[in-house]
Amino acid sequence: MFKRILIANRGEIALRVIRSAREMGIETVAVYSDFDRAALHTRMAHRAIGLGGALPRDSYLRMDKIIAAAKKSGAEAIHPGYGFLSENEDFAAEVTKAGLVWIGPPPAAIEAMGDKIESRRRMKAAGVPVVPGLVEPVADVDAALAEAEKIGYPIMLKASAGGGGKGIRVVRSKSELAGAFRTASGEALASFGDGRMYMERYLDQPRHIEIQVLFDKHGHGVHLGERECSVQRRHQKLIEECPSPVVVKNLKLREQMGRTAIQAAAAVGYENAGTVEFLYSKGEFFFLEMNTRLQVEHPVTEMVTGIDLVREQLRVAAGEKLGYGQDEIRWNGWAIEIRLNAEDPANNFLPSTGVIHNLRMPGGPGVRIDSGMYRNMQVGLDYDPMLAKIICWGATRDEAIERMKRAIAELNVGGVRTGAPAALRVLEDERFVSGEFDTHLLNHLDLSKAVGAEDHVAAISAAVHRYNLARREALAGGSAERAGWKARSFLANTRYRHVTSETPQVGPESGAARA
Ligand code: MV4
Repeated sequence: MFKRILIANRGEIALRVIRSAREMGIETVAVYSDFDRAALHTRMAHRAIGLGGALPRDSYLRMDKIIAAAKKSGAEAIHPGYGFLSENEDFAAEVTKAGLVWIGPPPAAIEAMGDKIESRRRMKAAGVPVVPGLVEPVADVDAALAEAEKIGYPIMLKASAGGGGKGIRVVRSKSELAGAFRTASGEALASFGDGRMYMERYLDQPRHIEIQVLFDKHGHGVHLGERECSVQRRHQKLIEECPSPVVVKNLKLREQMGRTAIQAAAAVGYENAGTVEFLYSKGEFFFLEMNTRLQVEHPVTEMVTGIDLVREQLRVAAGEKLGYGQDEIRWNGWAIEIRLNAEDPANNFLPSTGVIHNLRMPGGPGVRIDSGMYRNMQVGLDYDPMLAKIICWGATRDEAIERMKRAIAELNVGGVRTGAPAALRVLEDERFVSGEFDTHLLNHLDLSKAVGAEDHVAAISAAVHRYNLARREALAGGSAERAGWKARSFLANTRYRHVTSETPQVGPESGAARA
């Protein structure tokens, strides 16, 4: 096993890797930008090396500086986390060339899955179901029109280099195709420097279900089941869970999707941890893409399977065998994750910036927090707005949901606005609770009114406001005694549940704050 590894990342995922490494007796080397001098990963690693530069492109994206830091520190391997250089095949190759171990899949596997057309072609050839459509680029509008007739409307136009919803368009009829083709292709060219487009049949109300896989360097792979990731807004996942409500109703589906995911990964010579994404619709599932890295939402799989994915990544990267078979994997209970972002649901989820001046994290049974957030941390626009992940485990889905609501009630982040009240709103939605939803769930919900009190001061202001309203209302009814208890019950209620999906936002300009 490695004696020392370098972590080419920051924030919660750097901490996540540090934690497993420490449990395994592996020393960790953090790298940090000027902005992250005081960050938790800088402080929690055995050693930290400054990369210089405040921005990601001058620090966490600098392959040369990171490899030099690894050599200088005596690290034997590099863990890339997610984002930044994690899916850059050139970096993976450079790391290996420098005599270091890349804790991830081979560069060729990253490359094959990075191009959507190439991956579709490879998957189709390997017998993995892909959405019916093209496996080569469409040359121009005329070719697109001809192919669309064969596939049948509605169709989906996609950029081969796409990701995050950029360069994709639904085309419902012939008359929309030319315009959609030009704008989507132009968008892809501007965003990725690659305007190649392909097309598929459009699936109307799909669910996004993904399978976690794990491969050692000896040709042995297992799947760790699925994650349900349909609760997303503009391609940003908000809530993820393991298992999927639709898969537990039909466990054959897990077996089929699991087997298919292993087949997909094996077809590109996969090693290490990865995720195969599927679109699920009306009992069928289709390969969408593969993420060749550890994912943000990996903890829900860890909580249900009891397997530490980072530990497994380190073990297999060091050449160890997995040492267990598919039939030894068990799924116990239910885990739900919410991503807590610094954003303002009332303002179209625009990033919220400021200093975290007050912080209380939830805890207690079944609650896991993965976060790089600390008091007095500055939240700006240059880095990922994700402040924390709250992961709750329960024996059943209902238990996990109730636990998450309780955890959100305990949470208090002062200084920036967060998406917590919006998440709470979703957890209270009957479609979400029923488990019968698809990727359009959040289009049906108005999350703009899901705004929480910002901090204790605001929470107390909100309580005083409600107290006054209750008193006025009860006094108008003629009973001072009733006014007293009603107002006190509001205060008591507010003290615990000061963040709810219905708590009014109270700012200094409002009457409540003056009161
Ligand atoms: C689709 C689709 C329906 N039909 N493809 C969106 C991002 C890209 N990675 C794939 N996406 C989709 N591809 C066909 N043929 C619907 C989506 C889609 C989606 C997929 C997963 C999670 C959320 C989504 C939200 C909107 C659209």
